[in-house]
Amino acid sequence: MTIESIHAHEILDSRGNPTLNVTVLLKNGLSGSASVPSGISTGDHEAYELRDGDPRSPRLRGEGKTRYHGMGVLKAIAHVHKKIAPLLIGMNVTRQRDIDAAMMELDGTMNKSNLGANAILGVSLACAHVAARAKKMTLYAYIRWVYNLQPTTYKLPIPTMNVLNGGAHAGWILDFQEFMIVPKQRTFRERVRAGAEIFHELGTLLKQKGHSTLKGDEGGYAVSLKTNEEAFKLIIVAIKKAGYTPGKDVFLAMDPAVSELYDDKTKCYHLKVEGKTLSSQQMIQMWERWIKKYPIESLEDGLDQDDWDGWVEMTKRLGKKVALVGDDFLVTNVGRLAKAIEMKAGNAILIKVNQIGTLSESIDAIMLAKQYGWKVSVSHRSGETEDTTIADLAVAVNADYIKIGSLSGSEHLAKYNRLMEIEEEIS
Ligand code: 2PG
Ligand code: MG
Repeated sequence: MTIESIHAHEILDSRGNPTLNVTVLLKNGLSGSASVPSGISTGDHEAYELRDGDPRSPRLRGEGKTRYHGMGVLKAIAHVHKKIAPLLIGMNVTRQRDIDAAMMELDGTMNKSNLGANAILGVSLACAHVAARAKKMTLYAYIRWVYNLQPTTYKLPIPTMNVLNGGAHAGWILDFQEFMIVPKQRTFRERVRAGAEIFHELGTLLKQKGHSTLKGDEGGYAVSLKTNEEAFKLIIVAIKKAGYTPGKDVFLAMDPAVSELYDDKTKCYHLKVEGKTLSSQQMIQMWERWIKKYPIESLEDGLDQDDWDGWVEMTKRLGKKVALVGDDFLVTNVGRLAKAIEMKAGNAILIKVNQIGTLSESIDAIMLAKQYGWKVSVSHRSGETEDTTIADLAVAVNADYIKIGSLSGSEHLAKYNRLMEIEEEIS
């Protein structure tokens, strides 16, 4: 179980931007790999993603600025080879907490800006993969074992599936970023089927109405609509046409990602497509209206990432009715989550492993959330790879939800397919 070597190399993600793929090799000859995702509508408080074009990067002095427009990750890769590998070689790979702690200590910053959270995460996840192999366990079973998690049975998550895409993921064709369906069928396999049928039905409907069916970064249709609300109207029709009942077997979710719309100076949200400017209070009123009108069960980042008072107010008014999910707001960070629990700001957390940078810290955030009865949604990023680690993570912790994009694109389907495979295994 001893780490013999660690190798990282550059691959491209679903947006064609460089990212890391890391392989950890053990003395016994086994190896395991993982790839690192990358967001675009990122929270200000996320762990640091090191890119070669970083002004603090020595690479900027040479090709760093122009190579992949500064998006290369050669510096992060060098950190894996020159700094992290010498630290971890010789360690027992099943000591996941010690491995993560050692990398955090070596980095020495709060946000992993020294080594790069992307460098650290790639190693952290690859260690889990090879350790699971060495223990002859599936990754989800291994994660449960190594963190001593003790739920008795496995429960597959409810998927929140992106079907209409806007915001930064779709060239700002709509103000709000993600409109999702939430199929509640008994098995994961049936949820995938319902999702795919509704997604295709929606595509047909859009074509009939003369819309384009091009897709955004998360694989949902990127459609130019006059209002954000129209998105839900179309989705409801598609759900019915596909033979399902909105509010009974299929619900709705959204991630308007409004930190992207917030102006710090005016303390207002600017909905450019609709031509509206709304205060925090008016945003809450709008959500309240929509929640009454549509079967919405989850609202992510309904207010700005630093609007703590707004979040408290929103939770008072809507917290009993829907999951109020903190993404940019909580950034998978135990410190921010503890504050939010204390203040009763939100009632659910989005977990993105690269927002925090290690598997262990992601588990800590999940456990803290669960301890206080908060809902957990494990999520991909808008820049993804074929890596399916988060599918296993969601099953390991019995996450309530998983958000892995639409029913199109291999980066999304790899994760849906992995979850269907896990369902077969555990039944
Ligand atoms: C989000 C994510 C993924 P990004 O806002 O929830 O859906 O987007 O990865 O661009 O931050
Ligand atoms: Mg989000």
